[in-house]
Amino acid sequence: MLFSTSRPKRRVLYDGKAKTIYEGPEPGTVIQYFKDDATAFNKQKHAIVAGKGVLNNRISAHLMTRLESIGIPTHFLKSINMREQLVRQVEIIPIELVVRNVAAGSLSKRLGIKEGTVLPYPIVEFYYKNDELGDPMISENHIVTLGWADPYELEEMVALSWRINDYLNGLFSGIGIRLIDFKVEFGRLWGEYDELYILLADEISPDNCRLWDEKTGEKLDKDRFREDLGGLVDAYQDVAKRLGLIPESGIIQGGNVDEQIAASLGEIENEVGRERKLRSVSKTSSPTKPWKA
Ligand code: ADP
Ligand code: AIR
Ligand code: ASP
Repeated sequence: MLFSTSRPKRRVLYDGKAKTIYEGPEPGTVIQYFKDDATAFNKQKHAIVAGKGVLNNRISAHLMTRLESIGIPTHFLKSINMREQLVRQVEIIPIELVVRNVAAGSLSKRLGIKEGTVLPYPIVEFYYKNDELGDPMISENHIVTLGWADPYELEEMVALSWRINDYLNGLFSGIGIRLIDFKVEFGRLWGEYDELYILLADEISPDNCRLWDEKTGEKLDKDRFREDLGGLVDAYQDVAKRLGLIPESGIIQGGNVDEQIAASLGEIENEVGRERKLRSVSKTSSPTKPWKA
């Protein structure tokens, strides 16, 4: 019989389009590994963009801790290294919430509203998170009737999304960037007294926000890839620099991440979120759903 002397490999729980989720070091945690893969239109377009994973990891860690500081519960615990972060494992609610301040993307296409039109009031939209179906748009009625979230959870997700929008609008406008729209995902976790928490999960980065330079209107987000504009990683670096997360010289040298610079970036920790007393996800703690995907 052969024995391996190497350390056991971490177990992959899920291999997604932009991230891999690994089993975490303690129960109730998972590791999010940010890949350099860029995909769009449900993987119809795919490329490897050196540095994207490092930048998104850092930008998301920063934005999650800022949001936590104003009372938005998030899954983020701490950065582990340049590509990985430790987060609480949650039961992902299969809904993508999109908040829009300015018309762009699918809203412009669907309703014929010129891209760049400022909406009189932000719009919240819901999409069913299902790649096979192409993440179809749904209404609140679908969500509750089909049991993806109950009315309390839905109300909480919408309320949190409004607060996230207000906060991020201010944060980005302070660094000369307009927040056009963004997508968020939430997950469930239960507290020590069995109380339900809805936590902001997944990531917040230029992969799932539209960010335009306030002066020039230049796109600083994944639309650079979707629309073949080029310069994706420079745009993401620009966002990270303005947020004060990487040095002015950037982290890319000769088309690749400068490992030394990237490794020297400071740690990001979510001290507020760490204190929250939460149980780990367990199948039995999940409320019964009338219909499950
Ligand atoms: P996709 O699933 O669309 O390919 P990603 O490549 O970003 O997306 O994969 C990350 C996956 O991990 C997503 O499906 C997301 O819902 C899920 N996820 C994000 N945060 C957590 C968490 N805290 N616990 C469990 N799953 C999570
Ligand atoms: N989004 C939606 N699904 C995946 C992502 N990343 C984000 C987009 C955009 C917003 O949600 O990045 O910021 C609205 O996308 P769309 O395509 O519906 O206009
Ligand atoms: N995130 C989706 C994909 O990777 C949709 C998109 O961003 O356009 O295909």
